[in-house]
Amino acid sequence: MAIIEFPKDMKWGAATASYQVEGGAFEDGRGASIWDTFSRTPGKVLNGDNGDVACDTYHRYEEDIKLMKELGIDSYRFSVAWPRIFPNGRGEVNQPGVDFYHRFVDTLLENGIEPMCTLYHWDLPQALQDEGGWANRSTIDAFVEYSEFMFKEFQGKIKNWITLNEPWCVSFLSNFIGEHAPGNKDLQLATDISHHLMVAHGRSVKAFRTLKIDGQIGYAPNVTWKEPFSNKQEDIDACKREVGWFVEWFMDPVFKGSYPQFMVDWFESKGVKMNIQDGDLQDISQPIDFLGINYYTGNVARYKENSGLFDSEDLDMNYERTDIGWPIYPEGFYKVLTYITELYGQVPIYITENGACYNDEAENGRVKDQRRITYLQLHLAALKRSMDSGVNIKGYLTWSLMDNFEWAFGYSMRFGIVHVDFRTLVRTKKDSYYWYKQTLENGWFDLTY
Ligand code: GCO
Repeated sequence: MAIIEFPKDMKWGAATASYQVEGGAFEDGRGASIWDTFSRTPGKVLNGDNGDVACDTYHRYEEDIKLMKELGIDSYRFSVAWPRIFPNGRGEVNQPGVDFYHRFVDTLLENGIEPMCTLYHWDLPQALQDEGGWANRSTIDAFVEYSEFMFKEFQGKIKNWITLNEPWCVSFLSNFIGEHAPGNKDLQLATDISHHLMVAHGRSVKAFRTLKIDGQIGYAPNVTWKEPFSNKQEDIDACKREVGWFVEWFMDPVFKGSYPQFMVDWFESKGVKMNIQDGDLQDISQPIDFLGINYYTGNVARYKENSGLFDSEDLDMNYERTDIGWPIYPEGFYKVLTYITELYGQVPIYITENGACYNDEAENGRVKDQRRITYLQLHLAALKRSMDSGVNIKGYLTWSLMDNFEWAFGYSMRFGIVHVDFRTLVRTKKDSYYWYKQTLENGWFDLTY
């Protein structure tokens, strides 16, 4: 027996994002987003999949909320499609889009589920991209206008707000690596965007305070962990840069009001110039109420000259991998959480995403996804280790409630604890759904069972 037990006041939940589940892409006045454009660009998304229909949550949200209710979660994390609210990114409000989120949030509340709302989970209005998107500082103003509108419109109903989901993905993955919309490959551009995103975050928090909205606000960076292969200084330094790209780069400005010098130096050695305006760092470093953390994977890495952006290479340590190919590394979850706490103190943390891709199919109304259960057990055990070591964890929201549009992988990669048949849109609870439900009910699980 190895009982892993959580505090009674821990919040449990599940997460999704608008473009990945909603569908209804052209309904009720929704404007186009960069993901509509990207998914229609040949070669960008596997099998040419797109989010036109996705899980059809736009029409089936009552069924989805029933699933949540039966699951017993306290909290549901979803995102709002900016182009449903402002089809052109700013200016005129699209009332039918606003009405949809009222119906949705009201139904959550009627079922005793707390909404946790992400304002930006990647579906930037295409109209803003046409003006340069996040590279153009006017998008910062548009984001503040959109977030102010949302705060005022939903105050009293939504108490938990997340400004940005995974700014690393929005900047570097989307504009340097080029895997996500809009698909650029330019380090200077990506670095500028990373900064603009953080300014947008800070100004949105500032607006939240000025408007005196009742509730709490934070953001949700994704993190990883790289464990040095040896104790050689060059291995340690290489891993520090890799981790710093996710942690210090996106957290120092918020918690310390400055960029990490070791990273600035490194970027400058790659020819990148920091474009910071007066007042930006003050805006970014607004106090937040909680930090959202998304964690999936980590690895062992070591120094390798001229390898990648940071002179480092991952080692294939033969760890088991999930079906998307990511090494299973729960140790890294514990390490990165304790590292963040060492750097920034005991800031309240919600795990806003953690979960696994396994593509088990439904057979006779059942999905046997024992591997997902094991993944969740190992990561929850690592989480508990971190809590016992002083990390201030307030809640855990698994990714994802249901299989959905997995960005560049289309519908080929499944992260849900509920299976979705994308031809019939039938939902089937997986074994992991029942395991999670039982764990939430008990507040503990047996790691060896
Ligand atoms: C994310 C993403 C999710 C992904 C998940 C699995 O925030 O990266 O928010 O949208 O589906 O991470 O890759």
